[in-house]
Amino acid sequence: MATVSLIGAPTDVGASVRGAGMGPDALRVAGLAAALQAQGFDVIDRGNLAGPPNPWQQPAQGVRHLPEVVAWNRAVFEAVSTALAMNHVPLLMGGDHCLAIGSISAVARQCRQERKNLRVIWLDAHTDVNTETISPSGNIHGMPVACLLGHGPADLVGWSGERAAIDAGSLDFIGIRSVDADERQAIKQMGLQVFDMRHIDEHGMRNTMTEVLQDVDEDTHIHVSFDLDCLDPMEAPGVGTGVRGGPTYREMQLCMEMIADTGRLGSLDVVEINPALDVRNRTAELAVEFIQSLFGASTLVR
Ligand code: B3U
Ligand code: MN
Ligand code: MN
Repeated sequence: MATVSLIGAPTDVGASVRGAGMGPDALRVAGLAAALQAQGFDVIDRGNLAGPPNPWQQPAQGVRHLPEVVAWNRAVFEAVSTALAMNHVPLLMGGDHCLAIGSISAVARQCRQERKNLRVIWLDAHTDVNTETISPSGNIHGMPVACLLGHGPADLVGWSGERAAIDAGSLDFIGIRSVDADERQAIKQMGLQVFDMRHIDEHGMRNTMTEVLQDVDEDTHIHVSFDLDCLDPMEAPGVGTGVRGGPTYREMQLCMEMIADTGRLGSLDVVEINPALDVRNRTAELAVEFIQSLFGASTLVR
């Protein structure tokens, strides 16, 4: 069985509201390590990374807190690289979604070295493909996809060793229902594949995931970037930017189980849990249930 490295990044420097910095401890309190151990995995909790406090400033040149976001992502990049080099499955506990820049850049670099095909599955209500020129807010948690595709602030681009850590064809969005006007243009220009909520309504989660996973083979490394606001806020109230109309609990379970069935999950981000807005740690507990499914727990007796 694989070893899972839990990496805490307790920050909300990229977010629009405070609180996601408490996410790592919320996941610990919800029993994440014990849940994975019960499934037979070795789990090492690496503790929390260190980084600068949130200065809570207005945007400068279209972005908020760029130096702080760079510092946190540098720490994440190093920690994820270290875990991958040991052949562990890194599980990044955010923190807000800006941290996916460091996490996925590290994964992309490792995949290139090992000649693996990286597939990124982005579970989110938002596409996070804003740049400093089009973002309505300047919050970098709305920009990680753009940065990973080689756009966005120069300080956050090129970390994997190539300008673009991933190409548009290796990224799939699931659960999307909030896209800014200029982001829509960017999605078209970059040729991104978006399985929005309408697609899931019309085709169902099963067909959607069959389509997403169709070309996964034994040389594929799947990275899941799981923003908890992907879920409907009725299920997951502990998020900073909840949007009505997300996948149900059952639909999300099926999504996780179908990814697990490929046997190709190699790394994971769990981000945007905001305990300050949560109800009795429900969102972190929910996240733990979904993570269990993603790592192969199933109620079915096969
Ligand atoms: N698209 C908006 C809102 C947003 C993106 N990601 C989150 N919220 N969590 C923005 O500010 O970029
Ligand atoms: Mn996000
Ligand atoms: Mn989101």
